[in-house]
Amino acid sequence: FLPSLYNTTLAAAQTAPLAKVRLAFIGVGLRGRSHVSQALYRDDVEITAICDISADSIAKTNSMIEKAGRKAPVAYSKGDEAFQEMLKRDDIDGVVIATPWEWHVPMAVATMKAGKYAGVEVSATVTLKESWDLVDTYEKTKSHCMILENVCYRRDVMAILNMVRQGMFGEMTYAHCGYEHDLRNIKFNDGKGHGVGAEFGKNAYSEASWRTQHSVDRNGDLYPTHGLGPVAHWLNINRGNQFVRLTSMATKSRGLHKYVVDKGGENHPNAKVNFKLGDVVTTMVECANGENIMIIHDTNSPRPYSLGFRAQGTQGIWMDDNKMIYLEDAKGNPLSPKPHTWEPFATYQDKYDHPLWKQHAQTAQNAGHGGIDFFVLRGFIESIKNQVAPPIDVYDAAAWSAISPLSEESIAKGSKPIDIPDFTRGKWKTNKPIFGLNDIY
Ligand code: A2G
Repeated sequence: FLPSLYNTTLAAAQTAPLAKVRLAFIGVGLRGRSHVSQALYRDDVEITAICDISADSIAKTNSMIEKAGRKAPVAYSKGDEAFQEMLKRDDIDGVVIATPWEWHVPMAVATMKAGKYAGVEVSATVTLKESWDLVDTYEKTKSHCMILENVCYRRDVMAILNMVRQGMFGEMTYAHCGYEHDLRNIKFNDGKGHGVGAEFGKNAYSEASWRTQHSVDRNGDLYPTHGLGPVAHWLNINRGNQFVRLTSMATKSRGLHKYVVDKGGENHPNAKVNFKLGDVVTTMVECANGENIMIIHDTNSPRPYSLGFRAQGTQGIWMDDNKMIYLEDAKGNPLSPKPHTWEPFATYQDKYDHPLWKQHAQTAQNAGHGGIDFFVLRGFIESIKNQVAPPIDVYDAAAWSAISPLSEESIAKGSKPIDIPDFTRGKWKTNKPIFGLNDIY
């Protein structure tokens, strides 16, 4: 079966691959620099320009590049719009964008308009209009835009994708996912590092300087794509299937206020802030082919990390939190050894390991988040190198990210069902899957 499902060449490549891929980076904070470090492993990648409003981030990036024995990039740092100057250069093939969320779309749109590949961090968009802006710009310019959703490349979710494609779950009916990560010591700090203090805003460190404000202003699933990316691939969203509508519900908001009081006392100025974001936000999505997806956003409470994946179909279920699976065969005979009893997923992980992981596990190991950071940047670089469409595209960026504003709207209207726009404008009915089709990217 493998030769028919997975290729070892890129069928779509029309031209000889570029000898060098010239990358630029907008945003070289913690996340941007982790991409830079991956890019520096590759001899076929040259970093020609970097852009950040922080002199410290520019200096740290330059020193990484120098230590790797590479040529210094041209740095742009004069003001919020410095990236526009950078994009005028003609020695850039692709731009990695790792900036605060509200800058993703202006920067990705400008990058596409400049005729370069845009690789944009998650979530790609904040508003519905921004999702349409991305799609419209791609359709006008034909410059590609990839959402850099690293979790699509997690080894277990790719093995599940492989199993779904081989029919091991029968017909898929349900998926569960989320972003369940205690972010309290990231949302607040003392301006010097993580874990100390109850400050956020201008004078705080890293993400607390911008990300926390979204928890003040918005009540919805603020970060849906880590969970939805893999699920969208299992369910062929935008390619044979589509999100149709959602409904969301939020709990009361308690965790962030409590954290401020615990860390800074009742008289801390941030103890007066009214955080709009509910501690746990639950969203249900209905899909065109009859599946349901449940998405949890849970970032304000003490809890161990999980993305809470679950894949379920007419022949069985896999669950991330217990690393277990239970399956029947197509005729309803048990495949798992004991009826009604979980069996460990590990043997299936080995047997159904995705060809991409089999091919690159050794190289991926040192990269961030258990190797997935290696794969996501590789996907971006290889698509530029071969001048083909990326494996995760602008329609994915638009649809997955749009869950945020739509969940806000549903919650604001008392959990009212909200229609999810079809960003493919009907093309989902004939589009074919593009992700995880080979062992290259
Ligand atoms: O926490 C994790 O590393 C997240 N990534 C990342 O997106 C970001 O939210 C970070 C907090 O700074 C994953 O969960 C894969």
